[in-house]
Amino acid sequence: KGANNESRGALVVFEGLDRSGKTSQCGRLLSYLEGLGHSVELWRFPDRSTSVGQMISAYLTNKSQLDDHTIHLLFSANRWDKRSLMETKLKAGTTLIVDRYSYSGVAFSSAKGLDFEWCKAPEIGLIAPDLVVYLDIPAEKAAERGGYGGERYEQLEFQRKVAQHYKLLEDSSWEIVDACQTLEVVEKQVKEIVLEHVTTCQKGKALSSLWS
Ligand code: FDM
Repeated sequence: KGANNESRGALVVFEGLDRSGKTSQCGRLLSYLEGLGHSVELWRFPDRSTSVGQMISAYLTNKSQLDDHTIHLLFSANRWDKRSLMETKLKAGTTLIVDRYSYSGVAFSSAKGLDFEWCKAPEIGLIAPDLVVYLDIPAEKAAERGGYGGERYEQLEFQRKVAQHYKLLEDSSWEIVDACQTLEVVEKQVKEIVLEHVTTCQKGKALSSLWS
């Protein structure tokens, strides 16, 4: 738990291509921080449990068709639905580990050909992560890891484009981790990076908004 009333939790986002190891690393990090006595929760976007989330899930599993702009705005709405809870949790001292966020939103939609700035616009005003851990892996390598599932977007050529668009989003909050390394090596590097940022937030770093 937080050391004093002012200490807040950190917003730690994981990004990367499908099969880059985000979900495994988020799980390991959660146990690690819990073990150290931190208040911490694991979140993911899309959050398929909400009503907007169910529309997104139907789209991803090819049960429904939507215009590219429409689905983009739904992904964004899915994050807006959680914004105030996110702020409450962070201010109460809980660190949030988030599997995908606005960077996925922009990278995937702009990879389809939508205008990059148009894609960023609905994300303006969401809480900016204190840290983005980008798990870096070539699309070819990711595809070799047991192959992709059957969801929309899980195709090599498209993932290549997504990687190019992710690169355009890199800013000072990003830490790039080589995700071709073993799970254990990645885990060790992630722990070190994250712990440093959690400490900075406890010392009173202010929350900020996307994109600034
Ligand atoms: N995705 C995810 C988007 O296209 N936009 C978004 O805003 C988010 C959060 O949804 F292919 C894509 C990325 C991925 C798919 O993600 C589902 P998970 O992590 O496989 O559930």
